[in-house]
Amino acid sequence: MQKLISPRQAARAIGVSESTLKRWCDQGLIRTTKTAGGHRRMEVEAVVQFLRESDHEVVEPELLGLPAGVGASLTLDSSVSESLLEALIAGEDVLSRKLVFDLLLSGLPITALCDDLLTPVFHRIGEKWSCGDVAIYQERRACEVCLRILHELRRTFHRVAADAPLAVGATPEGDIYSLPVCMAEQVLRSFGWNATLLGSGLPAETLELAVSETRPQLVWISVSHIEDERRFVDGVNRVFATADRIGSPLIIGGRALTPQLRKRIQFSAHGETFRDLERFARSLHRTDLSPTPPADQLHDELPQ
Ligand code: B12
Repeated sequence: MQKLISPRQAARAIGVSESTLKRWCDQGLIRTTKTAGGHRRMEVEAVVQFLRESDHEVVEPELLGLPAGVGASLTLDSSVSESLLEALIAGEDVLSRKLVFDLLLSGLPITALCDDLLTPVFHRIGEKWSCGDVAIYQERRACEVCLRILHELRRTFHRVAADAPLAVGATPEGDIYSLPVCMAEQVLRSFGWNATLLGSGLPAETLELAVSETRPQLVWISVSHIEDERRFVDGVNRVFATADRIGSPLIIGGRALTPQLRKRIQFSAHGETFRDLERFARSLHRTDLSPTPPADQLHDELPQ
């Protein structure tokens, strides 16, 4: 259950009067509940959603359980991308987190954060690693910083309704990548799915068991590295068969899924990006949250 706060706390966090805050509640701009005594209360996530949809900035983020110093209005562009790249390579948790939270509190959709910022930044970290400009420890540390931020987003930004559709996801055996599969979880949760990441490197047998026992409405698999192609193909086809038996679609994606390989495996959908995942998830579960626009409609220019 999300923490409930009072109009006074929310007003202080946003730097407005309590009466203004109460008016926003009564206008339905902030999802509000009433106590038995008739007092207004709201979930932190509801206030965060209001901030993302309005031009108001948070002035005391700690009152909302947000990291200190976040909340400045920020639009994603090449300089922000550059700053995050440098901060992650330097292992700067606080600055990396501030950039991500400021963008999200300024309304950037989670799908766009993952497709248009985090993915290109990690592609560049990979290029810098492959030409020796970045050491392995710096690459790994950058992954850990990003994973901590993604886990914090999971706690702060997504309210999953009690009756939300269930989605489970993983990477296959031998694939120890955790960033893309974790990003997919955040993307689905940002659209109201009860998305649960099972982890990285799951043998097909246990993923099959998870599907038959949890009976999800969606299964996602992210594939960045394949150790044994024959075992991988057999494994995915078995997971697909199990999911198909219970009417659960399987969406796959990831850098290791070449067109040749895709011809050998069964799946319900394949996506090149997290926008593809979002579009497929939306086709299964309608939501009143607006779809993430294409990158060129969101940002003037970003480094490719
Ligand atoms: C971080 C990293 C690692 C880390 C990962 C740590 C972690 N906690 O995740 C670790 C240490 C595991 C690692 C290991 C290796 N790595 Co590495 N790694 C990277 C790096 C820098 C970032 C990966 C990442 O998270 N990218 C961000 C994600 C979000 O991007 P993405 O995978 O492209 O995802 C997009 C799509 O594929 C799609 N998508 C992904 N998943 C899904 C799921 C669904 C459902 C959908 C719809 C879409 C979708 O949407 C995303 C957004 O557009 C990449 C560089 C790169 N270009 O990505 C190198 C890279 C992939 N690694 C590389 C290599 C060579 C290795 C090693 C073999 C090195 C070695 N010799 O040990 C090992 C392999 C180990 C193994 N058994 O898996 C090379 C691969 C080269 C090649 N030709 O294949 C790369 C490209 C670096 C380079 N430039 O050379 N690596």
